[in-house]
Amino acid sequence: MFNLNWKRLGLAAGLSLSIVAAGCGSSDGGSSDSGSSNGDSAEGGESKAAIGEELDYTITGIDAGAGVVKTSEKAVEEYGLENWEVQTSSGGAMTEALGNAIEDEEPIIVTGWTPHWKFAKYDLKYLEDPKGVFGGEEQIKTMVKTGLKEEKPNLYKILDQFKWSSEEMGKVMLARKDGTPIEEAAKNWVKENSDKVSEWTKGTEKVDGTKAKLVYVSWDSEIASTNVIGEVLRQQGFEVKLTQLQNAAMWQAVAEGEADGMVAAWLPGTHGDLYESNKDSLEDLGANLEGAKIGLVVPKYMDISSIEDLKSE
Ligand code: PBE
Repeated sequence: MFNLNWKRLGLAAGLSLSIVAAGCGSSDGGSSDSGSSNGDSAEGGESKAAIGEELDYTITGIDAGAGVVKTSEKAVEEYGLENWEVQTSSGGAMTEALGNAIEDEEPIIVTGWTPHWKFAKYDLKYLEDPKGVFGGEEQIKTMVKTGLKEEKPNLYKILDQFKWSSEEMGKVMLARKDGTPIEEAAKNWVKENSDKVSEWTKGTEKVDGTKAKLVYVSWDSEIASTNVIGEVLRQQGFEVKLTQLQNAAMWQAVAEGEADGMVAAWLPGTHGDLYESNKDSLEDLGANLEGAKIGLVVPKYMDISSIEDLKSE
């Protein structure tokens, strides 16, 4: 029976998959379930191993430089998930794999984060992390090169005043996911949120072609934020250049003053190592978004609830 895939099991049961893996989802003590027959307990253990086998012990990751990938590798180690690997690719490849798995109602585990449109499109859940490897709430912060305040005070002030919510960022991400080119999605958002935008530009003057160079990584959340602030700067008269880099290179570009700044610093956990090694050469302008989060994410139809459930024994 456990050679069948999840979808067929689900169909055969005619109910949610919770029935199939009832012995393993809620606790590690599957064998001590009161009232369950020996058969049920044995099945629970087997189906748990089956998740690993069916996924080829693979967690679908994103780019190797992402904090969530490094943290997932740490989780594999700390939870003793022998055989499991975090496969690196890109944010785009991850969401494609996620979409395909969900279409077929197959299991998948991805390195996930909030804010992200995937939670609006699909029924997903974070796997519990009792060891706290992924940390708690994160902030997304703005970092600029040292001396920017004197060099380009208007740019500095706008970047300093840039703050929005997960919901606001989510709208831009969703529009892009639904096919609107990001430049257009950013323009639309800026147009529809002029009150918010005027808080960011408050107390600044328009400029005439001053260069503003921002760096970012090609993650959906950062594509959204960087393009929105880029559009605002454009409308204030800046000649804006947005450059896509790998994570460590993004931090370095700001620290070395090659870029004016970035709005993509996930702290304290996700980019904690990069912050530590660059913090003396850049200026931290504080949070531009509160309540971010990273972790391992699965479709809700999967009957596991914790990272502990990935252990084979
Ligand atoms: N992310 C999105 C990044 C930060 C922003 C969670 C994929 C990371 O893991 O580094």
